[in-house]
Amino acid sequence: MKIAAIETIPYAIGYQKPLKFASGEVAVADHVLVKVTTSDGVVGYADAPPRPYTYGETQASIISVINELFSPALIGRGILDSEQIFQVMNRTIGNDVAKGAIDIAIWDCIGKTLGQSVHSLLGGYSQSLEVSHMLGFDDPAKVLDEALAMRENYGISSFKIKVGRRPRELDLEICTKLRAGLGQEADLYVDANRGWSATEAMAALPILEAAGISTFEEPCDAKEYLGRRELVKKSSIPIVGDESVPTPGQVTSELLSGGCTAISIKTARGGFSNATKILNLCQGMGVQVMIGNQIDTQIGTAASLAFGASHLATTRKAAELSNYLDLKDDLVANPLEIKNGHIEVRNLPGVGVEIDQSKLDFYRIR
Ligand code: MUC
Ligand code: MG
Repeated sequence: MKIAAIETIPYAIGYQKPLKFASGEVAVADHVLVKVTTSDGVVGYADAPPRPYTYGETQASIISVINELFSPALIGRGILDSEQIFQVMNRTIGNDVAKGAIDIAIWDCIGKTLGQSVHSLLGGYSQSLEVSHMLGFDDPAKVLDEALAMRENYGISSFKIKVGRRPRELDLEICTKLRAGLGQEADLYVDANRGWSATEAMAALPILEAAGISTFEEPCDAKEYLGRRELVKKSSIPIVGDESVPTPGQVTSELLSGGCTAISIKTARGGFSNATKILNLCQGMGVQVMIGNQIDTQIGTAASLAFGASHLATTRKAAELSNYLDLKDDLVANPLEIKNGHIEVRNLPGVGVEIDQSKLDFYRIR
């Protein structure tokens, strides 16, 4: 089976509530749906969420890099030739979200061709994943209300709190308030998206430790080399690399040089193939991993679910799978369902997502 066509379809769906965090804000899902068609007519899909403030990619750049550079070099290659496909794409540096969408759409084609779910092809470890919800910047009382509503409506008891503002007291108050309001059993962890300096992050440590925060993601820029390493040494909380570690090489470099002690894996950057390499690397080194969220739609979330539920190591901490709930609509015909704090894997061929063509026609940008 060969790759016969690759389409890039830009679309825009608004959020009911924008997600705000230290490095940016998302009010509209202005993503690219990537569609790969094989020589015998199988169609695979993936979602590419541009995150300019994190990786420098935009809706327009994702479309151009795929249409101008990747497509011409990939059409005619076999869908199983993953090493060749990545060799071709890696002639262009960066663009990990565009590369990830190509990889996931091809995996969707592989699963549909074989009549198997990607979840089972990747390892098939668990039939469900525990869900964690990401809480953006807001007033402390509103953040607590959102967390309580998520627990009440979906049974979610794991929350990632966005921090990294100045003055930091506001963020720290949220952590303390959430712990008091949700009780000891809730898993609370934070992500500063590089908003603080290493010194500011160090000053936040005692409060975070007292609030029982389980992990501290991108406290400061990883390029703040010495300060970050000092922080890692001082912290009793694992320091998680996210945007500093999109590739296996960066994972190795940050872990071995003491820039972080745990890794957030995101299928949206680099796809299943890259995520598998990073997971294997982390397992080999005995490093904690978690499934992160690239502020994904249901299409992206289904990919994170398929990957995360396939492996034991990625089921150990709740996965960030719920932020699609903040969108006004989605493109899927078979919506995901969060019940008792978990999402079940659907054992459909491919990634498990069916696209609603009428919604795509409505939301696509022409
Ligand atoms: C996260 O974990 O950082 C915010 C920016 C981005 O690229 O992903 C999100 C969530
Ligand atoms: Mg993060």
